[in-house]
Amino acid sequence: MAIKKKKSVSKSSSNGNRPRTTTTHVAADAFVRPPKGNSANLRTYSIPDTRLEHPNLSVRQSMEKDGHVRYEVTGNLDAPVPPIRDSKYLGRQQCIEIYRFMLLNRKMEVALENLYKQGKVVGGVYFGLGQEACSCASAYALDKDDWFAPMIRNQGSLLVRGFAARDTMMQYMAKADSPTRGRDGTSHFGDIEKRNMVSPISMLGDLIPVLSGVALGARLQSRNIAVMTYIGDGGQSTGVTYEGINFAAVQNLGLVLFIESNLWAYSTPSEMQYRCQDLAERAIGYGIPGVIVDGTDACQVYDAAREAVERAHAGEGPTLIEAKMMRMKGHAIHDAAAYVPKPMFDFWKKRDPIARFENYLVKEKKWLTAKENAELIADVERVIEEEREIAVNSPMPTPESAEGGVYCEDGCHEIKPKYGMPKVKKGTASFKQTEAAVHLK
Ligand SMILES: Cc1ncc(C[n+]2csc(CCOP(=O)(O)OP(=O)(O)O)c2C)c(N)n1
Ligand SMILES: [Mg+2]
Repeated sequence: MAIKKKKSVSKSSSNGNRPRTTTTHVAADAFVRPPKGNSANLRTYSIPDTRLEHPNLSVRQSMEKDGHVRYEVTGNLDAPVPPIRDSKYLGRQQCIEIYRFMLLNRKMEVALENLYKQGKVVGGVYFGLGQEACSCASAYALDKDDWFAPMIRNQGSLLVRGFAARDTMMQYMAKADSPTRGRDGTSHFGDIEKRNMVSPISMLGDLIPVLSGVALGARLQSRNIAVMTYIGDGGQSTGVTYEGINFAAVQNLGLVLFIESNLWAYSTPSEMQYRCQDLAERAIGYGIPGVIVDGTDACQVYDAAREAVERAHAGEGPTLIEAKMMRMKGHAIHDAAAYVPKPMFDFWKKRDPIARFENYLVKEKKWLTAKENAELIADVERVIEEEREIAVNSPMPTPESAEGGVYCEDGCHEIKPKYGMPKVKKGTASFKQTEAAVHLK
């Protein structure tokens, strides 16, 4: 992976009308800073791009007569589906393991959708449909001592790092046995003791400086670790993203940042989010290696992640990996994504990461027979059903339990929970409600 002088500029980009540069794959250790003080020369750069296809779809906004905004997609919607690229590192067993995690990821999310429809989920549900390769193969590249922080679409990363599907299910149902004991209805949980996982932070971009800080902490203990996190094509626009990456860059910290370039940020298409060709180019400005991968190809995701993890372990600093794919559902369960042009879904459905990986393992590599594959799928379904059953049968937390786990329970602090009357103005409706509630007690 590297930034290197490039030669040609041509074609259109995967994300719209931005021109795309053709690139050559460059090894990680080939990263070189461009020479300084050579202002007479025109400096050009390239970004390695391991994709086997460069979709040329473009989304355009148009205004209907009734004033409604619509999006239209143009480009080669019938382009042939690319094959999976052979991994430089993964063997048969590892590929099958990643494939199994991807299946678990998807089937867990189908179960979550059903739980939501049954009224058992207390808030919303977020999905990583179409992004399973990115979540699972990236986390698979981490070593035990490395750290990670997923975002809402990376529920597959949790499975790879040792969480059970029931943990995520119980969390959404706010059950007593959930990782936060029913205190949060979505994904705000971590595990800093066993799994080196920082809890997702909803403020987009904020995980980047936090993870950089984790790497700095390890550095102060004289260890070089990899710290992996994710940010969307929308979230990367935030100021804190810049600050976090820049800090990791100047401190040479082992940040492995995945930009999940899934073409939408809620209802904003990537064409209206940024103007550069590809987001991996931002790496040039930070002075760090950047690479583009097909986020629907588990082998490409793994290889880029593994190389970045190895750079981190060697103390060579951060890497930015742009994973190109498509968010195949709405932002969350409440969003039907009616604003997404249907042909765009059809195009990316043909690039389904699981179907293609299955085809690769069964038909191309012949690493799984049809029978073994059917057994593996049946086993994943059985596991998810068992996990769902356990999650549903977990009790709701008792009201008193809200008091625990908030303050230190080791006896070293004398901080007692203190309950009192909410401060409300006399005579207002909320004052009356409060009075009535107190009276009822
Ligand atoms: C700083 C900040 N601004 C706005 C939001 C609200 N918000 C949550 S998710 C989201 C869209 C994110 O899109 P993207 O980063 O592309 O991720 P994706 O949902 O596509 O995975 C927005 C605007 C937020 N959580 N934090
Ligand atoms: Mg997005």
